[in-house]
Amino acid sequence: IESELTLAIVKPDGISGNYSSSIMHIILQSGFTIQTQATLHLDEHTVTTFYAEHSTKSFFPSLVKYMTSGPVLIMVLEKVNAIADWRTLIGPTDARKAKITHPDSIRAMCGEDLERNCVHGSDSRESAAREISFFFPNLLSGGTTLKHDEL
Ligand code: YYY
Ligand code: MG
Repeated sequence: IESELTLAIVKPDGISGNYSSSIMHIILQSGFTIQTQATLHLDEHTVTTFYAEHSTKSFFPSLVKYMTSGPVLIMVLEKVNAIADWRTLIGPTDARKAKITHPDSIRAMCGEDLERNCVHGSDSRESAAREISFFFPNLLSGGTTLKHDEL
């Protein structure tokens, strides 16, 4: 059984609410290792590219505003079944519902509603690969190709 990588983000409300260390504690207690981490204040272009699949949705402008409102903590997590297990740990997208149906989830702990849900998790192997190489281009094999004029 091979271990898997997934991308986790503590969103601006998680950082400003001081949830980073509790979340990292839960991550380690749950058997993940944190391969890499970075604290970044994302700009509009970065969030728009990262969430490109949602760019036509009505909530998109508000999502971009929220995700650029303060720094985020981006982590690559490693574990057997990391992608599905991290999604289970964070709980449903709507933090308001999570508080009722998944009270032990991370989104129930620190999220507020459907938009301000405190954390991100990749939803599939394809998303995980895309999202990890988006923020950490040198981490995955094949992501280290130098462009001609960088040689
Ligand atoms: O993967 P997950 O984060 O659980 O939800 P997505 O459906 O991929 O949506 C991404 C992001 O967009 C979500 O975390 C909050 C926000 N959002 C929103 O503000 N309003 C919605 N109706 C759906 C999603
Ligand atoms: Mg998603």
